[in-house]
Amino acid sequence: MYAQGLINADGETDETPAFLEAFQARIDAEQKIEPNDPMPSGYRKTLIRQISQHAHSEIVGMLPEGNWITRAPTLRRKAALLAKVQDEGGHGLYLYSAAETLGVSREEMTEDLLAGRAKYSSIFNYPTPTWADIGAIGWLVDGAAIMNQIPLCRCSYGPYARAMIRICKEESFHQRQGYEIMMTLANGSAQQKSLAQDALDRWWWPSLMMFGPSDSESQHSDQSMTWKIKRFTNDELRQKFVDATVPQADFIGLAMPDPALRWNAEKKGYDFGTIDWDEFWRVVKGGGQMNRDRIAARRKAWEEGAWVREAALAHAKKRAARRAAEAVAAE
Ligand code: BYC
Repeated sequence: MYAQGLINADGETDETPAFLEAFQARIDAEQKIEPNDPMPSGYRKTLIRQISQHAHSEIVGMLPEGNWITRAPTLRRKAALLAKVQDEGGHGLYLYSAAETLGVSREEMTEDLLAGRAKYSSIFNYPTPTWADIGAIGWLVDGAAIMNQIPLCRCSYGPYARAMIRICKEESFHQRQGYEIMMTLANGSAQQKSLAQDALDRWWWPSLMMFGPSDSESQHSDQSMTWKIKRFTNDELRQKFVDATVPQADFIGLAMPDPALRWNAEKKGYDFGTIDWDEFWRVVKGGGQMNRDRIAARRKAWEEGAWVREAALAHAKKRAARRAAEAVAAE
């Protein structure tokens, strides 16, 4: 039924109603879709968009924390931060590889990022002026990422789902290292506690924005849920994150910067204030404090790395030619 013959030379499928129905039946039966399987072009496009933006977020996400590697307060903190930032580079690589299985090249994805055609997470357009920001990023940003990414381990597209398993394990270590930094600061001097509170005040609302627009404004959620790319809506995940995180702030004696936050016994979750959606869209569209710097840093790395890519390609070509010559000689 899923013969390769259904995929045309241009990678498009014959999207007859019967084909779409059969594809949806596979999704509904929780079968994983693999790279060589026929798939609707919209499914492929959605995955390329989401996975590449996810990869860009990991790579751009190395920048705010990279800012503190040379200034971490102790050797232990420095080693942990260095490992965390390296993990993020690794996550970017698994995700770019997962996206490549859908027929897009690393060069195309990078060019889309640099030209502003592809997004990356809004959260990385905020600055990291103090050491406490490294704690807040680990605790809140990685905490939000885990909430969003655990369900992606069950995404219908096999390569993405499998990449997410390892990523989530590493994110869990990242979240703990951040929370431990915050706990140490919150239990320290009055000045240290106020650094931690200030970081929480600045990162809380942007962390809630990471989950994306509210369900009524989310243009892709319905289709992505039908295709089981997303398993929960943006608002559902945001609520789970608030419910998990408020007790963690209480435990270390920090106050959430939201006067409207209160326990709602009926819904068994917290009610919280209104997100500043104007700020969200401004940042997503490139108007954040750091957007320009982030893209400039990525452009510089891409341009300065050109000789490495060229050398690697030349080396691969030389090896292939040597192997071909050896095969001929052995005949
Ligand atoms: N920032 O219809 P919607 C990390 C865009 S990195 C920017 O709801 P969807 C880490 C959205 O792309 C974590 N843009 O979209 C790394 C869409 O625009 P396009 C990154 C956003 O895709 C280093 C439009 O708004 N995680 O953990 O159904 C250090 C409408 O939205 C944002 C992922 O990427 C945003 N916050 O849902 C520490 C997870 N939100 O594409 C930590 C994978 C929305 O039509 N991605 N937009 O131009 C997802 O789960 C989904 O793509 C989202 C959005 C929930 C983000």
